[in-house]
Amino acid sequence: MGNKQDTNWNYGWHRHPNASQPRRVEVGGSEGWHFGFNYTDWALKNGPFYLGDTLVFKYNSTPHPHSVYLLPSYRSFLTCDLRWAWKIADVNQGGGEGFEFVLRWWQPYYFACGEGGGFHCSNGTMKFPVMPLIHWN
Ligand SMILES: [Cu+2]
Repeated sequence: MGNKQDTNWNYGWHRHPNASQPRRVEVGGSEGWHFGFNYTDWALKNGPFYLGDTLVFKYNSTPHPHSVYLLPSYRSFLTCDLRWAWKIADVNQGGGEGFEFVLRWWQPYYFACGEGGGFHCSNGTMKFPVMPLIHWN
């Protein structure tokens, strides 16, 4: 379905051969990606996440569409300000095996649903931060 990021990227360079294998984590677990679930709490309980890990967002576009955006800053994350947000998955990309996002860079990621003009993010708590760690061993 074209849900995945390009898979040609070799992200193995930062991993020691003996480091633990990357994880594939479904966001929200069996809850998936939906309105009203506390994803910040989920992320705290299910982290830490490491470079090379894959987050999988599963959601249906009916009855209520969802999406996945990256917010550019902690401030925009706090306020659910979508003006400078980057849409990484539209309302149709959460079906099937879900939308897969690889944590490639050592940077904070601020994920949010972009639907309802920020309402899903603010009132639906469909947002969470991730700061991937590096395997040093
Ligand atoms: Cu939503």
